[in-house]
Amino acid sequence: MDESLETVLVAFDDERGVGTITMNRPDALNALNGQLRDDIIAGLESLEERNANADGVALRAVVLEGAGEKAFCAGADIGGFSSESAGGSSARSHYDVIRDFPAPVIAKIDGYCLGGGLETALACDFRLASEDSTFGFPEVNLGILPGAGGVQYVEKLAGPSVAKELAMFGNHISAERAGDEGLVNHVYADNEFEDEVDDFVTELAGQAPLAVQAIKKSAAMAVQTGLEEGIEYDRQLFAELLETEDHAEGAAAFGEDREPEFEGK
Ligand code: CO8
Repeated sequence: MDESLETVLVAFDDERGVGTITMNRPDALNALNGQLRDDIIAGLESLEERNANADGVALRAVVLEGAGEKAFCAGADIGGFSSESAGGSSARSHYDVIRDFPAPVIAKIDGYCLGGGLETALACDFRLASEDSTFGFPEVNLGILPGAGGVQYVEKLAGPSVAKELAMFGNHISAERAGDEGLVNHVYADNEFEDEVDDFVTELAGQAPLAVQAIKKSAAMAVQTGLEEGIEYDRQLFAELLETEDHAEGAAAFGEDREPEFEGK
């Protein structure tokens, strides 16, 4: 399935169960206007529909990337920024839809990742960056702060000093520093970037999908709640996973010394 929305390209690789959403406003460095926010949501929803008619889990992972040579996303569209269209017309933000999406979402970052673009990447489950990428919160230069929780999320990943440095100075940092600070999972050399991302996504998509979905929920719960409540939540998820065919398959494969084949059942 390859589909084209106004500002987003959607593709699905049946063999691996991997969807790709390409933010497609390269002339504006994929800046987020209302249409792009809505199209990211629509693209994710159309990928999720793959699961509705599947026997098990069809969609194992989603890659979110930016079109063109220069940017993942240069933040909110400054032209339409203060207008009501900047937020898109959907009831939920694309940040929330990514965070709540059942399959893991991987931000594939090759170039500028700024402002709302960095917040979009922070909403994803993983951030993989090429070595020439740059990161920053330029909002302070416009007299505002990252409006979608950017400071909060950077603070959780990299601590308050880094969060405040990024947001108060508005400067860009290199991919190497973003990696050192824990803001991105991996930084790859430019000539290895495509292959490395592909390997990462293929391996993730081959993991037991119901377990992966449960781990995503558990990690989200850890951000929102105390340890005791979080551990109780994990116990429930664990009990549910013990009943799955995937768990039986994983245990059988271990006993038979072979690779498991998980179907998400
Ligand atoms: N919005 C609209 N257009 C943009 C944006 C943007 N954010 N960024 C770049 N562009 C456009 C440029 O205007 C230019 O267009 P044109 O060719 O028609 O002149 C084109 O993209 C290429 O840009 P440059 O020529 O500037 O390319 P450079 O390589 O020289 O510079 C930079 C690239 C450094 C990325 C530079 O373009 C820049 O600083 N861009 C602005 C970055 C920025 O300030 N982003 C907005 C941050 S604010 C934000 O994201 C708020 C989020 C709050 C979310 C709240 C949700 C509720």
